[in-house]
Amino acid sequence: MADEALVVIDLQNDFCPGGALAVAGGDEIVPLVNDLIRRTDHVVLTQDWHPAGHSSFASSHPGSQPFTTIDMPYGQQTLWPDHCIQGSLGSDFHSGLAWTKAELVIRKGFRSEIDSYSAFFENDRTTPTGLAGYLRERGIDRLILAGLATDFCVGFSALDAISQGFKTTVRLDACRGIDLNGSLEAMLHRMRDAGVTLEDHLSD
Ligand code: VGL
Ligand code: ZN
Repeated sequence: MADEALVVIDLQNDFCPGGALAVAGGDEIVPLVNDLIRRTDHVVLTQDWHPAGHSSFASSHPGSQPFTTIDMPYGQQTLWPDHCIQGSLGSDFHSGLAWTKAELVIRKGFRSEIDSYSAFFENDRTTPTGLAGYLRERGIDRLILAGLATDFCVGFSALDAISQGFKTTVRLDACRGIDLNGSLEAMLHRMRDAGVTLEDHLSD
């Protein structure tokens, strides 16, 4: 439908098995996402895209370990292994992803001093990526989200999509989560409470 877009979140090598920040089963969703791409008129991709030495990397904070949190000027930030470094193989889309139909690629996390989980706003929750304006100008008001990771980039994108006035569905069967200290369950609750439609098409 013309007023609907599929937003595929961060389906990149580093988030798939063998990658620097591998999400369990991350590669399993590729066929489902490709099917969604085939069936949707408008496709947007996001690409996690960090400069080397990014402030979300544990390696940038001597003495810190990945998967712990630190306080940043904009709030709490989880520290990650180095991942999705601009132009690296790990930052490439999964080789099986049928990405050529995409009309737009939103790159995020490209500022050294701030991370960006959401496709709409960076982690200070105020710096826009431009995606909301792009979609509005295109007359798109309904979004389907799929990709990695359910409890971080997909989840925050869905919450922001709702706050920006888009009718938003997350295809949980075409997502996989990191699940750090209960983050998956917590994000599912937050999305449900915010009015995100959560769909699981396991039998499709
Ligand atoms: C993501 C952690 C760090 C994601 C990106 O795509 O969910 N998670 N960078
Ligand atoms: Zn990242």
